Amino acid sequence: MKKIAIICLLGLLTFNSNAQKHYDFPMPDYTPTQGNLDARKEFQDMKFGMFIHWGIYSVLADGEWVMFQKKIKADNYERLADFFNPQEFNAEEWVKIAKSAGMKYITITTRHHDSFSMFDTDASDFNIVDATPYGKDPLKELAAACKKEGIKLNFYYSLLDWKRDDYKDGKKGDAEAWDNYVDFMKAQLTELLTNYGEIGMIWFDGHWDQKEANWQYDEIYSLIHNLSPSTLIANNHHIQPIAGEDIQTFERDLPGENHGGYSDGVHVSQLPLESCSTLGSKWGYSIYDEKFKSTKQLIHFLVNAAGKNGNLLLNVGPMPNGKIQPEFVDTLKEMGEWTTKYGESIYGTRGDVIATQDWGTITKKDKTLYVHILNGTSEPYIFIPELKEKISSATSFDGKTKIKFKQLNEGTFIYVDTNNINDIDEIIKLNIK
Ligand code: FHN
Repeated sequence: MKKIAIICLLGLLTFNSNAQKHYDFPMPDYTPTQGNLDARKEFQDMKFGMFIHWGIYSVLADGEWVMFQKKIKADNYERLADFFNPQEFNAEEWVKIAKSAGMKYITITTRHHDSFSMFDTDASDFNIVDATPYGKDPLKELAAACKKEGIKLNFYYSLLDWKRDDYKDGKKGDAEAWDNYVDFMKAQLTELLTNYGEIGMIWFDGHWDQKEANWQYDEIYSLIHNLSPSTLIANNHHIQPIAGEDIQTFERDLPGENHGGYSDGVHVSQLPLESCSTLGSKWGYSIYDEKFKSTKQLIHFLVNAAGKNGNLLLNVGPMPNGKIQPEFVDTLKEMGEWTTKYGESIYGTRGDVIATQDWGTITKKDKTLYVHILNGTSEPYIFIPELKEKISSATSFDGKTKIKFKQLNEGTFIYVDTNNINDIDEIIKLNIK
């Protein structure tokens, strides 16, 4: 407990020491329960999850920001609900696609920035049960399918809202409207945490729309932790973690990197880490999108995330008929073939053994280091700098072939012909003395 308190305090110090970015949020007095700490560990062990962005925007097939980008007025956007009738939605099929890819959890959008609730809610009529011809709650089905298949279910929840007047007026400074909006969120979060069984995580997004607003995180986070202490809280706010949060997220980036442009000046904290990314370009379904990542790229992302002690949350944006597009299903199937064979080197491991190298990275579990050679080198060996662990033997992944190695103070040489290795990831096992 003490350690957690110190970590939170250090997080806050780093956070406040950034003179450029001074955010003054009320800090809830938060000591995670043992159940919460266990859930964090379980989360870290799972390593790979499916992100699902699904909403009425999928009807327009141009991503989840279409309302904003095409400047569609809120009243007109509402009409999309009339056209949303995902007759081919089958929760079990989604869960099986995730599970056979090797994914251990699903994080689905319950309400995105467009204000539409994809669940049965009394807090707004703009929801899938009341406003669409479909008239059913897909989250109920998903929760049942996840439970059946042993997959953890997490809920994405947008803080930002493009449609509600209380959000818009609150943003302009109307305190009463703002309180109303926060109460609305609290009512929905209560529904989400009471009507769908055990929920692994609430994943917030949209904070960045109003960096200086009083989001009343003290109340929101306390509500969640009181209702369900083991439910983890992540907030994709693109700043240092705030007390009360259990997970640190990175968008389109590995922990500590900022290629995606969302993590400027954000440091890696001691909390469990998660990187989210897309199979295509957008999060929501886009019929225009053909920039699909290859299976190899995605496996490298998964391996590199694990090497940096993080999880990968990989996104699909289902189509308006409720199906996941075939290109994604195919790639996930191939990822599943890889995770079935090599999952031992990912699940339950921890990273940060060494800094990422040009050739790849290392994951660790118990007395084994998994050396992931992702890129060939010009030498007949790979060099691991500053390895703390003393190595007794090295073998191929299947343990059948001994590999020559030399461990010196400055580092360890593993002799492999990197011109003749597995095209995706050559895994060498190092046994620790
Ligand atoms: O605006 C959203 C976006 O639509 C998507 O949900 C991603 C997922 O990380 N988050 C936001 C951008 O930071």
